[in-house]
Amino acid sequence: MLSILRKARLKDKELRILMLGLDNAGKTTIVKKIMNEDVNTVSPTLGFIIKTIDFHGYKLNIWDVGGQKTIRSYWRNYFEKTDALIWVVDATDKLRIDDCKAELKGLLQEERLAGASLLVFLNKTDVAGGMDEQEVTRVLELERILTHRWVVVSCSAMTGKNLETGLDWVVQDARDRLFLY
Ligand code: G3D
Repeated sequence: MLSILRKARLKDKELRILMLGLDNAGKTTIVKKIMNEDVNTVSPTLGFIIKTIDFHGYKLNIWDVGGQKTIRSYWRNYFEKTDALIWVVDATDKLRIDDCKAELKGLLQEERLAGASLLVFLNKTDVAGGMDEQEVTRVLELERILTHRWVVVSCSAMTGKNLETGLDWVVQDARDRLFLY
């Protein structure tokens, strides 16, 4: 049933995308940059922000939900009907990478996210000395993920690097699924 609904929405060219990650990873800045808004005035997201983006003929409804530890338990309120999960990782935050890994692992076990594809945005790669795609793939043990289609894209919300590449993958992956179901 869910897959039929999903297919219907895909035909309408509408995708629901959930953007999550630890606080300070750069989620809101990514959304702002995609929307061509000023990225220098970002304040921490306490609730959630929904932005609709027209992207290559698709309507992307991006849900940016706050990532502070105290509000992570509310993430589950947003899982329903998610087509893609964008997991944002701060490439410079090696200290919290274990926390990041544990939160992602928990999400991937959520039944309601079972049909969602996973884009890992490795953000802040404009800063020297951060983790690269290979390192983050290894540390987050992404290759062990067999339940979701996934990809890692290193990006920068500040410069805009690879943000389109990531969204392209999300849209392409959703299109591929039209033929799968
Ligand atoms: P969040 O929504 O995940 O909590 P924010 O994160 O978008 O609020 O960003 C947190 C901080 O990281 C912000 O700095 C923001 O400017 C910075 N940031 C986000 N993306 C990038 C990036 O790609 N490169 C760099 N260098 N910084 C980035 P402040 O100083 O406002 O806390």
